[in-house]
Order: sequence, then structure tokens, then C-alpha cells
Amino acid sequence: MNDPAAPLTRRAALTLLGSTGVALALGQNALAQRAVQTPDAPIFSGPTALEGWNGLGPLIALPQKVPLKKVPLIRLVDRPPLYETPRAYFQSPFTPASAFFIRSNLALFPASIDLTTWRLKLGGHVETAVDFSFAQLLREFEPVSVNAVLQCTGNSRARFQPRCPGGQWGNGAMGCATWTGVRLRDLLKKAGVKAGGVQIQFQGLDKGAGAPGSGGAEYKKSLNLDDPVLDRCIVAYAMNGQPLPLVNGFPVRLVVPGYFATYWMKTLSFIRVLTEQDSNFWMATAYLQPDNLKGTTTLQAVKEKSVKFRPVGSMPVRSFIVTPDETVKVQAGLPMSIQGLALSGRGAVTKVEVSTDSGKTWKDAKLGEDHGEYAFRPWSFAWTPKQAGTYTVAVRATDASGALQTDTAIWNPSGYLWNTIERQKIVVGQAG
Ligand SMILES: Nc1nc2c(c(=O)[nH]1)N[C@H]1C(S)=C(S)[C@@H](COP(=O)(O)O)O[C@H]1N2
Ligand SMILES: [Mo]
Repeated sequence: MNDPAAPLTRRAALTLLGSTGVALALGQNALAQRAVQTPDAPIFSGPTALEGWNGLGPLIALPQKVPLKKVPLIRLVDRPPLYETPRAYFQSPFTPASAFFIRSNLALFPASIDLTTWRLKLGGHVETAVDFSFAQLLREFEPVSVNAVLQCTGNSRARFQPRCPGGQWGNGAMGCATWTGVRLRDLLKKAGVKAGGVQIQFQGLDKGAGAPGSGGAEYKKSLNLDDPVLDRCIVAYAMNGQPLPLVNGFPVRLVVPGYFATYWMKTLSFIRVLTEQDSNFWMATAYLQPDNLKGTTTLQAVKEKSVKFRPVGSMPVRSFIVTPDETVKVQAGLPMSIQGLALSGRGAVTKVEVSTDSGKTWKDAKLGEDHGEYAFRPWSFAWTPKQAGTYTVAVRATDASGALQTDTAIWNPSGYLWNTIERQKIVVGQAG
């Protein structure tokens, strides 16, 4: 594990078992019977937030999530659910589970899980097919933890021009948590991967109609067996030291530090070793990026069918201004602090720079506490605006791979991998 946070003690892990009695009482593997929406239906209606920090939508209180009297989640779409985390929660480098964004591709998400019958099954091209109860995962494996950012591949999709179909996210389809669980490698050892395996496939319990004719009624994602990311994957049973909320993947979810959320399988219940490349809809058709690091192309090239695509993987470097927002009053001559977060899935964030003149000149920000390579890196910048007026503040980060954010907007047909420099207007009033 590259950056294990303090591992949960076995005792602490076992107390989780007790607290999950709540879920046990809820019932028998029932799937919520609600309207089904095709996953790829374009969601173009309503206004978008080309400039605003968050996406646009009503503030909603949900079970296991923050109540209305706090700052609740922003609903973009209800079925399948797309709920965005409001900007205020990013004042901390760790996102509370109760305010964590929600995204599911299929409409039939389990309404409850019966832990007495639930098993994590591991099969396919292995020596021995095995399954694990929740208690076995807690008792029979060394608990490990990692601090890691979960970010939707389409985070900030509302910025894309021309617009892309899909949830019109602002910046809040992301969050960072301490994930605790079992190393994927330890589980694989129990089954024994046979020679000739190509990919490892993950599946959860949710179901839905999928796009017509796509065969996408089950959400399945695969990683290459030779991908080094497998060494840091965790099958997590805890998020910030607590059981996962049901909508965020209870009882266990796959954690793939540095990779986009699409691989972080919720309600993970089936792991299969495949002898061929996974050709299911969610690997072969969805979640593809143009075959270059930035994931960028043009509408013209797509129309001409000249673009080569590949499955998305690691997250490019990004940085966000969290405070002040546009509601804060700033006075000329008074010192203030501009603060935010940065992330990268391609090497630790090494530098954050701030501009108070819309990107003409840049100064180093101060990096805050290092919570590990895959976590949010807080930063702050001390600033005393000299004169009244409207300033445009911008932030850019650099990561250990040498990648630096730029002003050039990217474009791809699904609205993935946005990492253009963020800007924020700050109105500075007259002193005195
Ligand atoms: N079982 C399951 N896991 C899933 C998905 C899903 O549809 N089903 N969606 C993925 C995508 S696209 C995202 S952005 C994240 C969202 O995780 P969250 O709802 O915990 O924020 O879950 C990932 N894991
Ligand atoms: Mo996503």
C-alpha cells in the first residue's frame, strides 16, 4: 500500500460488524422497484453551470445523507441517481460520507442487503472458486487503509462545449475518504489466478434496463491483470471508519486509488478472472476516452470516425478554489487567504500556483498536509488585494509526472477527463 493511513485495528474493524446489524434488520436483498431509465439517455434539459462551481439542481435530503438543515446534496437527476456534493464540503480534504456525491448507472439499486446470505464471490479462471462472508472479510484478512479521491469520469461535464450528453456535473462529483478493507491481492491469493488470465471483472448488485440492445443491464467493469493498479486496490468495507452508506456501495466496494470512479464497483459481489478482453457494454462502448493522455479530440474527428478510443484509467491533475466563493466580501488592503484542494491520479501533487490576474502571472501557493499520493492535497495562498475592483483568481497544479494544468479546454464526446484551469471572480470593495 503506497500510503496506508493508520490501519484499523482488528477490534475496531469488528465493531463495524456490530453496527451493520442495522442493515441486517432492513430485509432480504430486495431491489427497489422503480422506473427504469436507459443509462445513455441524453440529459440535456435544464440550465447548466458553465461558470458556477457546482451543477444546478434542487437541494435534497436523502436517507443516510445530510439533512435539509445542513447543506444537503444537489440533485441533478433522481433515477438513476446523480447527486452532487456542494462546494462547502470541500473546505476539508476529507469528505463526510453523509455529503458524498452519488452516481449510479442503473436504476435498480439494492434497497437493502441481507448480510446473513450476502457473499463476495470470486471465480472464473481460478484454481478454486471461493466466496467470502462479510464476517470473513473482517476477520480473516489484514485490514489496510488508503486515503483516496473518488472522482466521476464526467466530473465538471457542464464545462464542455459543445455540450456532452450525461449528467451536467459541476465540480462536486468527487470526494476523498479513508477507505479501509482487504487487499484485492489477498483475496486473489485465496482463489489462485490460473495462467492465461487477461482481465479481472467486477460486478455489483444493481440492475437496470441498460441502453436498448446494449446488454448493459448489469454494471460490469474490468481491469487488466497486468495493471500495477491492482497492487493498490482494496475491497473496502469502511469509509472514514464507518460502514459505507448503501448508496455508496455497502457492504463492500472496490477502491482503485488514482483511477476514475467508474472502476470503483459499489455493492461489489462478483469478481471474475477473464481469459479474454471484457467486451460488455460498460467496457467496450461506455467510458472510453480518445487514445491520448488528455483524452481530447474534436467533434469533426468523431463525425469522421477517425478517433481511436480506449478505456479511461487514471485521473489527470486538477485543482479547485474552494474559498472564497462569490458570496464572500473582500476589502482592499486587508490580508485574506484563498484556499482549495488539488488531486492527481498520475503522481502526487508537487506544486500549486495561484494567479490573481486571470492567469497572466503566477505565484506558488502553500501546500497543506500531505494525506498521501491519492488524497486531496489542500493548499492556501495569502493575498492582500491592493485596490478595489473585480479580480479573476485562477489556480493550477503540477504533479510528479510533470503534468501542469493548462487553459486549453479539452473535448470528447462523453465529457470525460476535464482538467482545465479553474477561475473565480472576487469582488474587492473599497477599504474603510
Ligand atoms: N455497482 C455500481 N458501482 C458503481 C457504479 C454503478 O453504476 N454501479 N457507478 C460508478 C460510477 S460511474 C461512479 S461516478 C461511482 C459513484 O460512486 P458514489 O455513488 O459512491 O459517489 O461509482 C461507480 N461504481
Ligand atoms: Mo461516474
